[in-house]
Amino acid sequence: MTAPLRFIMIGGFLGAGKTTTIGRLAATYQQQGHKVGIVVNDQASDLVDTQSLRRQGFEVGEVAGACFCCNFNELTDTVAALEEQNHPDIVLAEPVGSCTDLVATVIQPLLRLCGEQFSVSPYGVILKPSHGRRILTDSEQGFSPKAAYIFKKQLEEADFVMINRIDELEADERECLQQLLTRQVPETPVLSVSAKTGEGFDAVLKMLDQQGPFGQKILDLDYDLYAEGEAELGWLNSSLRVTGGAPFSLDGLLLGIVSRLKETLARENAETAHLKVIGLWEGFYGVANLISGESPPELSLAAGCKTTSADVILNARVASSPELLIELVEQAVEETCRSVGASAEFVRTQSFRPSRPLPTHRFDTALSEQ
Ligand SMILES: Nc1nc2c(ncn2[C@@H]2O[C@H](COP(=O)(O)OP(=O)(O)O)[C@@H](O)[C@H]2O)c(=O)[nH]1
Ligand SMILES: [Mg+2]
Repeated sequence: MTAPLRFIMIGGFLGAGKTTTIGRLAATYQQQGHKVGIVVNDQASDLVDTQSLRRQGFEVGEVAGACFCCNFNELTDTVAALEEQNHPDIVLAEPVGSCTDLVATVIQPLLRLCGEQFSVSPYGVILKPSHGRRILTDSEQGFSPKAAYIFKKQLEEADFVMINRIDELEADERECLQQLLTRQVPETPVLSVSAKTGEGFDAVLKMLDQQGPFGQKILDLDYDLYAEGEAELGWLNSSLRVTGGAPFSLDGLLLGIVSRLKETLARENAETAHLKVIGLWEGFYGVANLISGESPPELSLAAGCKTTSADVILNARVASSPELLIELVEQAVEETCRSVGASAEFVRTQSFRPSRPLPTHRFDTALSEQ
């Protein structure tokens, strides 16, 4: 009999740092001699995360079109395809950032329906400090109560929580978040990490190595509120091709698009949950992000090249109508391209509000792993 495949899912709200964490964990496990596969997930195709992780050299499968919970069979099929191609002994999975109830709809089904095949690690959820502070102090500024409901439910079902971005936090800010979490989820271990620098990851690896009654916290969840919270977000995935008469900086283009969008979204009072854009040209790639209306746009991975053409993928999750989002994205892309002497041709754009989650399976009682 073959050894079970280790399944590690890392959750957390949009822009919390899931992809960065998964990239770091994957690199660490590979250095330890493991073979790693990654599965990313989105409601539509053209994912920045897939391209970014593939360019970092990882084997990435994608469940695109519905979240893991609503397309459970595609999750297991995608894992099976990775197994066939690359024989991983560890699979890291990133669910959609606006999803919750993943214990009842993903972990429990894996344990109950494919128990021999998988060993499921403790479920970790990442917290973005800027959102955490606002929601857990109930100020909820710029954050709707329904989105806050999803965020809190994500924390409630976690086996452990990671406060991310500690490279940016003062000691008293870490302490304050720790206290807010102790109040919100008193029984849950909290780790402090930086997915960017790797600080705190030894404790994450140790936590993930634990075996025991994990993935058992089944939520009491109001699916109406959850669906309404998700549907407040406008979702947009676009792929486009940019061509210039003279070489332009790829990083400048990506940052320019994100910066322009930040400005116009703020003008429309549309709260950004996460904006990300990747630019690809031959062996080069760069990624720019915006994780809230208050934070600065950031170049998370620099391409460091000049080019006359690039393929660009843009993913936006913003509290606005899909129609407005399309309009603002097209405008930001066109203006930025013009400013660097280039023009953009949109290949495909999908924009919508997420539809009501209809899980393939939902177990409302827990079955322990042993
Ligand atoms: N400063 C800092 N930035 C981070 C950290 N982790 C992630 N980020 C940045 O936060 C943004 C969103 O991260 P990402 O991993 O894409 O979040 P996801 O939406 O949860 O997958 C990116 O710009 C990352 O570079 C961290 O520990 N420190
Ligand atoms: Mg991600």
